[in-house]
Amino acid sequence: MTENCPTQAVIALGSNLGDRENTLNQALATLNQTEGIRVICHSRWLETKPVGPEQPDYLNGCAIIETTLAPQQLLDALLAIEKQFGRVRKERWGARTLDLDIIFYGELVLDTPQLQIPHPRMRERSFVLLPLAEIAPNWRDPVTKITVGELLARLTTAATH
Ligand code: GSY
Repeated sequence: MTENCPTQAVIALGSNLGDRENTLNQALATLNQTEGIRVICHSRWLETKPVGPEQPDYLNGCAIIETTLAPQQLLDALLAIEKQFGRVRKERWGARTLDLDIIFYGELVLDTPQLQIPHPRMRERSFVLLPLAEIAPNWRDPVTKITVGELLARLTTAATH
C-alpha cells in the first residue's frame, strides 16, 4: 500500500494570444500525457473580456484532473507546460499564449509565498467560476465552505446591484 492515492484538482486555463482554441486543446492533451496527471473532464471554452489592463479577449475554461503529484510538483508541471507553449512571464497581468492556474486541490488550503490554494482571486473571477460551474457546481470552496454554484450566483448578484 505504498501507491499515492490520486487527488482531484481543478485547473483554470486561459489564452489570449495566437490560436487560442488550439492552444487550450493542446494544453489539455499535454496535461493528460504528463506523468501523475489524468484529465477527467473539461468545460467549454468561453470567450471572455480581459480583466486588468487592455489586452485581447481571452478564451477561458476549467478542467478537473486526478493527480498523484503534490501541489508544488503540480505547479512545476503547469509552469513547464506554459513554457512549452511559449509563455514568457514578463508582465504579471499581460497577454499570454497560455495560463494554467491551480484553483482547488482536493480540500487543501495552502498559503505559502510560492503557492496559494484555493486560488486567492478565483471568487471574484467570473472567467473561472462560469466555466467551473458547468463541470463542478457542487465543489465546495474549503475556505468559505460555499459551493462554486453559490459563489457564481453571489458574483452575478453583486455585479447587477
Ligand atoms: O490570471 C488569468 C489571466 N487573465 C485573464 C483571463 O484568464 N481571463 C480574462 N477574462 N481576463 C484575464 N486577465 C488576466 S491577467
